[in-house]
Amino acid sequence: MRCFYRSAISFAILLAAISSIASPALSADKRSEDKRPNIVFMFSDDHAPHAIGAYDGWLKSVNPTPNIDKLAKQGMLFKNSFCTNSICGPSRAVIQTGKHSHLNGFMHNGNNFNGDQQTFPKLLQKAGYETAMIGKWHLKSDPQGFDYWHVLPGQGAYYNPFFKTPQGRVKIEGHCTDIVTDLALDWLKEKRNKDVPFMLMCQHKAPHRTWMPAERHLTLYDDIDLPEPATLFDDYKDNASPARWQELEIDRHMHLIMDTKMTAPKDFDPKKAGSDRSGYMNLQQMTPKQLAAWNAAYGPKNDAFLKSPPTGKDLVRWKYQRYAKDYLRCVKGVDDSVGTIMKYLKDAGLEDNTIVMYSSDQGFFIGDHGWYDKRWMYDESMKMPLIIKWPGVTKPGSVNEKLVQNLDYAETFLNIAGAPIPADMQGSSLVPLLKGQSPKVWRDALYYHYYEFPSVHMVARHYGIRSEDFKLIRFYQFGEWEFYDLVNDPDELTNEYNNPEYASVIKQMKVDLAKLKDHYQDDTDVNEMPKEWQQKFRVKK
Ligand code: SGN
Ligand code: CA
Repeated sequence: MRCFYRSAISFAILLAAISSIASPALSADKRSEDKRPNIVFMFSDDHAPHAIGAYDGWLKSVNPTPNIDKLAKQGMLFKNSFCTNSICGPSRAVIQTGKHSHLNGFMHNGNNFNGDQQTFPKLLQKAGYETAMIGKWHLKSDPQGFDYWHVLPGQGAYYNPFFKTPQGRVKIEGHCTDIVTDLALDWLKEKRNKDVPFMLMCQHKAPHRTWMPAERHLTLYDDIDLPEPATLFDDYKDNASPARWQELEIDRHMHLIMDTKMTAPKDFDPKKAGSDRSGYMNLQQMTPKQLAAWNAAYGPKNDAFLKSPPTGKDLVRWKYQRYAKDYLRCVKGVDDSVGTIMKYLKDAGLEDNTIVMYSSDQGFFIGDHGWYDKRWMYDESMKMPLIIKWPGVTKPGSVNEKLVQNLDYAETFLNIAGAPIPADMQGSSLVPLLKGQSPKVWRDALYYHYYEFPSVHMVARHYGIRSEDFKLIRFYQFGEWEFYDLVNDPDELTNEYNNPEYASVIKQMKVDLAKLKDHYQDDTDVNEMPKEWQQKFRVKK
C-alpha cells in the first residue's frame, strides 16, 4: 500500500495553492457576465447505490431509476464513493463543513449542529452565489448560509409534512417528495435572484424508514417478485460479536405493522409496539382520499397474508419483499423528482450551465446480511451514490473509480465556484476528476468512524480503514477486529482477521489506521469498555 496519508496532505496543500490563485474577486456582475455554473445538488436519504440502475447490483433488473440513470449517461458516475460516518445528521454535517464528525461536532444524530461554524454554503454566498436549501436537513439548529430555506423539522413526515421556514412553520398537503420538488421548482422559477449563479440543495426524505410511497406508486412492483440479496440469511458467524447482537434484522426487528404495513388488529396499541411510531402515526395525518388509496393498495395484500401467514424463513422472505418494494417505490418518487428538475432546467435554458449532482447521505442494507438501516462500515452502508453532470466538463457516461468521500463535496463546490478553499477543510476537490484528469496524488485509503452507541439499532461504535482492496474494522469498545479481502470477498462474509496469510497486510493497515486517525486529528477515545459492560451488550436479544 502506498503512503496515503502523506498523499492526502500534499494533495491538500497543492489544491489550496491552486485555488488561491484561481479565486476571483467578489463580483456584483450581472448573470450574463458571470459564467460560473449553477449547482443543483439533489440528495436523498438512505438511497443505496445498489438501488440505482446505473450502479451494479442485484436490483438492477427492475430498472428502479430511469432518470438517475439518464443523469449518469450524461455525466460521471463515481463507483467508489463513501461516507465517513454512515448516519444521517453526521453525513450532512460532513458535507456542510468538509470536516470529519469529530471536528464539526455532529458525531451522532443526537447532536445539535453548531451553525456558526464555517460551511460551504456561507462561503458560496461570499463568492457571490445565491443559495437555497429545501427538504430534509436533520441538523437540529436552523440552517445558516442560505438565502432561502424550507426544511423538514427532524425526520419530517411522508404525508402532509410540516416545514420550518425563517417565517415559521407551514404544513403542506401532499407527498413529501413531490412537495420538495415543487418547492425547488418554485424557487428556481420565481424566487431566486436571476442575476447571480445559484446553488440549490434539493433534499428528499425518501427512501428513509418507514418507506411510505406516494399514492401513484403504492402498487408498483405488485406484479413481480424482487430478486433476493445473496446474503439475506447471513448467520454472522465470522463477524466480531456486534453483528450478532445488533437490532436491525428483517427477521427479528422489522415490525410487521409499523414497518411492513400489516393491517393492525382492533386492540393494537402502537405505544406498546416497542418501535418508532412516526410512520404509523403519519397514517392518522392523511386526508381521507390518501388513506383510502393506502387501504385500497395494502388491504387486499394484507388479507392474503393474514389468511395463511408465512412462518420462519418464508416470513423473512415475505417481509423482505414488502420492505424492498416499498423502499423502491419511494426511490421511484425520488427518481421522478430528478426527471422533473432536469426537464425544467432544459426547458428554462439553464441546462448548459448547470451542474446536476445526485447523492444520498449513506448507503443502506436492502436485506443484505438480513438487515435494513445503515451505520456499519460494511460496503452496502458505507457506500454513497455520487453522479455529477457538468456540461462541457464531465465526459458523458464516464465512470470514475477513485476513492472519494462526502468529505470532498464542500471543497468541490468551492472549487467549482472559483472560491478559496479554507486550509482547515479535510477533503479534496473532485474538480480534477470531473475534468477527466488522473491526479498523480490521490488518497489510497479512507478513514471511517461511527459513534452512535448505545442507540436505536444497537450498532457498536467502530472505526476503520478501507483501501481499494482491504478493509480493517475495530469495534474498540469490545476490543474486537474484523478484516476483509474485498477483491476475493466483496460481500464481506469471511472475516480474515485471524488468517495468518493476511498477517503482514493487517499489521501494515493497523499502522496506517493510526496514521489516518492522527492525520485527521481524531483524538476521540477508542478504548475498550470494562469487560463486565461488554458482556451486558453481547447478549442476543
Ligand atoms: C429513526 C428510524 C431508524 C433510523 C434512525 C436514524 N426509525 O429512528 O430506523 O435508523 O431514524 O435514521 S423510524 O421508525 O422513525 O423510521 S437517520 O437517517 O435519520 O440517520
Ligand atoms: Ca440517512
